[in-house]
Amino acid sequence: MKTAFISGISGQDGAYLAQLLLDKGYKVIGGDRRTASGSLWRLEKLNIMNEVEIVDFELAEFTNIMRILEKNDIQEFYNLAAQSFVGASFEMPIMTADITGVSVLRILESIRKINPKIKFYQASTSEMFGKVRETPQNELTPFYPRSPYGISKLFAHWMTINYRESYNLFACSGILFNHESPLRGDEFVTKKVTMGLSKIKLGKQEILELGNLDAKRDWGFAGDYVKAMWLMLQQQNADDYVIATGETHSVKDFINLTAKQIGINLVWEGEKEKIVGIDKEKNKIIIKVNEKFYRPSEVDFLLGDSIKARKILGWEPNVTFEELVGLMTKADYDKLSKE
Ligand code: NAP
Ligand code: F7E
Repeated sequence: MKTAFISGISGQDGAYLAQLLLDKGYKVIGGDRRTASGSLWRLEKLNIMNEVEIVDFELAEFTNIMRILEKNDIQEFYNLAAQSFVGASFEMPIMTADITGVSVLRILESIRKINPKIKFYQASTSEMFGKVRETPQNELTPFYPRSPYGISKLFAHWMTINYRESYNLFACSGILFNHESPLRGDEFVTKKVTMGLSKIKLGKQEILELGNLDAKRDWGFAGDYVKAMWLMLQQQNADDYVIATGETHSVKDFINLTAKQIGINLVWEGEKEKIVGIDKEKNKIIIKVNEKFYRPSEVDFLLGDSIKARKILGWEPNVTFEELVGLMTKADYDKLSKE
């Protein structure tokens, strides 16, 4: 039986990856920084709470990381923990640089010192492409991050490559484009939309305020993406892979599809920051732009090319964009209608 350690077990990807590894017969140890706070609701949702061993884990604390590696015979280490919200990284750039960036060096150094045989997965991101230099983006596309988050992840990405090349660690970096699910955090735009429109439909909220509706993202399903993480660590050689669907949609497209699936007849009036979304049946404004959700510098467009992963890992996404919106909308609407 292999043992895997997942940092960020309380997050969206942590929960889906734990479920996948348990299904494959792994012993799963999950790192959580607030073990007493009830932050593990996602594991409960997936009914795997009692199957995962939870240990205290804080990215800022080198000794904590060292101790976990000393105490446990770990074969695979998936580093999913991070300050992962791009918006917050502008408010907290130093904390983000330390947690999302420098901490990866703490982990790599611990692995090198304590057990260099451990296979390491780093959660890199399409945010490193930022102001894109070419379309679609693949493993050879130059990086141009646009936020303290993207820059911190780029540091971690290069450190992962550097430890692979300098010390021969089996260290992989998955450059994952946006992936969502019913377990997505409430601050991200997809969840804000499916939750917000569900509440509006049920008469529990009047209006949904959002930022830049023209941003385009390559959105996939988190359950599909964690399979790619595992596949990367099962290869003969460690390498880096882009994971994406190869389709891009605007925030407005996401809203339109959610409204359609939930039965709101939505029409748009105005442009840019003056644009409003109107419930045609009720003749009422239900969506507005609030500039407080704009970012100081935006990533306008992302579209991934995952041909390398498809060829070498045999990975492909199963859930379509329409199905993803459906999954998220149904989960939020059903939950809210019972409250
Ligand atoms: P998430 O839901 O925000 O989960 C982040 C996890 O990191 C949470 O478990 C969080 O714990 C933990 N964490 C934060 N600060 C920590 C600290 N100081 N010490 C220990 N743990 C800490 O993110 P996700 O969507 O699952 O994404 C997983 C990883 O992939 C992240 O590194 C993210 O940056 C990266 N990524 C995500 C996407 C995406 O579209 N989802 C795409 C590319 C890359 P708490 O619950 O205590 O806050
Ligand atoms: O924003 C726009 C916003 O916060 C998507 C993280 O998982 O994926 C995620 O980062 C777009 C942006 O995700 C609102 O300006 C409009 O253009 O859902 P998001 P993100 O910034 O793409 C990458 C790959 C990661 O690695 C990250 O960890 O939507 N947008 N209005 C809004 N965004 C938010 N959050 N809230 C709004 O009201």
